Amino acid sequence: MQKQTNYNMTTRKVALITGITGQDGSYLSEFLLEKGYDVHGVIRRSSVDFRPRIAHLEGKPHFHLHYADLSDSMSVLGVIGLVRPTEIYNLAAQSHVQVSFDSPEYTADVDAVGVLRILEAVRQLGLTSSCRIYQASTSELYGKVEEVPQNENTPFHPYSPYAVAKQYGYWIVKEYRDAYNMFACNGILFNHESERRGETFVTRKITLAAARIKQGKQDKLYLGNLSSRRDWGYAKDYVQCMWLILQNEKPDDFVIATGKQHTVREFATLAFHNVGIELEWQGEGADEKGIDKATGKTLVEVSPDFYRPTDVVNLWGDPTKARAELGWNPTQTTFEELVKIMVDSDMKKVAADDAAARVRVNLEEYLEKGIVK
Ligand code: NAP
Ligand code: G4F
Repeated sequence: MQKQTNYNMTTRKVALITGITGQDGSYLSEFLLEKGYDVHGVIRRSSVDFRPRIAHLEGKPHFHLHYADLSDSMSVLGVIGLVRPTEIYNLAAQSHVQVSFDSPEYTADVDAVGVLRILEAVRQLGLTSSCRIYQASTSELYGKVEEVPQNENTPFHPYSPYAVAKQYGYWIVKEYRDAYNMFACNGILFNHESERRGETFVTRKITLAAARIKQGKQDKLYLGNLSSRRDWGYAKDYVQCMWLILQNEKPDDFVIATGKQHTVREFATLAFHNVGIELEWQGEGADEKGIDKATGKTLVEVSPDFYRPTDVVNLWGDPTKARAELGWNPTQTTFEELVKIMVDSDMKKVAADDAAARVRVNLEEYLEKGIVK
């Protein structure tokens, strides 16, 4: 996969995306290819050689993949030296907050020192004036929030190993910008979701469960803190903003958010509504339940297993600066549209999985009976 070609010999813009197999990496790849970029992505070796979010892009002429890992500085230096990108989008991270409590050291290595490895590679390769860098910072930096809504001047109070690691990433980007005059920027992105969101993040967990419950594949959904509030946007809209940040006249940091806030409970109510189930909430705290108004069946329960040692409960972003300086529209896709997009997609996915399972069962039966050989 990695061959010694000098990719950056043309006047085309050359983007290197770390985290290309993730939710944001896949949308950003599509966006940049559409804009005429050569897109290079960093992948990690996996025992399963299938990358569902970018499978449709593999084999396209301006789309290239390279093995590297943010925990391995030599590989980072190698891929940046090979590609000589004009823009780097550092999206790679151990991105799950709950998992960062289980793997704090790994999270720090990748989400904190990984950022340094990229900046330092760019500097050592002499690319500081030719390569712009986007760092995937996060609203988790506001953590145990000190004001609402949060903007670029709101003090940080990181409240998980993930957020503490990301805080290092945020500051080292600013440091390299000042110390070495690098065009390095932080996008402080609030939660953004999509039909490609990982299945253990709360929104996707809910939309998938609503679809499965509707189609009789699951009895109940267990969630943690239902009162937690997030500013949820659509990932496809947010990748545009990553690009706009790097096209700006000067390097700077931006809050990217919708400016609207909802609870996990509201997300679940709307997701179930979209599959035709109206939920009624009864009880409080760990005893709260979401009950199907039509049947009286309990469909959602709270499980303390999903409570976090410290939880961030009040994220609400103020995107005024991004709107004014980048011309970005924070409400291209509304909350209601986002939930519908995700539910519709999961309804189709569950039905398709079911159809595929039926084919498998039939095939097994036919093989057993000798009908097909
Ligand atoms: P995601 O779906 O979890 O994708 C994470 C990506 O990072 C995957 O491609 C993953 O590769 C890669 N990765 C993980 N560890 C790596 C390592 N050691 N070396 C190289 N690659 C590695 O995350 P996302 O939602 O697209 O988010 C993208 C970035 O934005 C992350 O940095 C996240 O922390 C940040 N962020 C996300 C949100 C949000 O709401 N989505 C908000 C603010 C900030 P594999 O596929 O091989 O695992
Ligand atoms: O969906 P979540 O796991 O996302 P979280 O923790 O906000 O992190 C995501 O957004 C960040 C931006 O703010 C990114 F930086 C980060 O990479 C990631 O993409 O949880 C959202 C909220 C939390 O308060 C959590 O406690 O939902 C609450 N929640 C309630 N029940 C649950 C569940 N979260 C999960 N994952 N699973 C539950 O069952």
